[in-house]
Amino acid sequence: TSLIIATGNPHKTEEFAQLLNGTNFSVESAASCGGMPEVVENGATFADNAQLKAEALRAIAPANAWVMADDSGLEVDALDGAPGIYSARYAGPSATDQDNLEKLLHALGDLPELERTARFRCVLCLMGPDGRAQLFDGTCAGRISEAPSGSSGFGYDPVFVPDGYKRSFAELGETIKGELSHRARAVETMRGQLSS
Ligand code: ITT
Repeated sequence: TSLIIATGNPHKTEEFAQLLNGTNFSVESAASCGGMPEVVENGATFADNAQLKAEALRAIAPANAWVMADDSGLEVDALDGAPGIYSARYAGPSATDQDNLEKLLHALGDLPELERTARFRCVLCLMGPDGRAQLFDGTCAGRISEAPSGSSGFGYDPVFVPDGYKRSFAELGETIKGELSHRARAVETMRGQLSS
């Protein structure tokens, strides 16, 4: 079954291709439909925004295709859960990953390690040809390091150290990230529920 990923972020599409390798789904990018349409992500939750993105691509995808959207972000305890659903535009509407990460490090200042706890959250919205939406979520707990390190992945990966490790996702690389990330766990949940 072809599964089109409703995202404008090529890193997400790559991660899904890795995570769904060996399943019945063959991952395609939104480019196969002419590109991901602009979506105003004005939902109140990750789930709402994931659904908005899935619907937008569903509207232009081939009638028999499955589509899946991912809305994700980073919740930092010392910042009362920010940047949360605003993670992609934390430092402003046209912020780069680098801008966002610098703003985050600045906001945390010299807080000690124990107070730098955070989690990545991912909500997937899977939509079949009938337009019915199914939601799956996954989280990954960790902490925010004091300085960026590593070059793998995207977004906040250079400053996120998953629980049980001493290095950032960007240093640990795609294999380890693919075993424990919020996205990996959401995909696990989806696979479990689809096969039951
Ligand atoms: P689409 O909406 O087109 O899918 P996006 O990158 O804007 O692409 P989101 O709106 O879901 O996606 O924003 C998620 C942001 O959260 C993303 O820009 C990253 O900064 C961060 N994020 C999510 N998952 C991440 C991961 O696995 N590693 C690092 N940062 C991540």
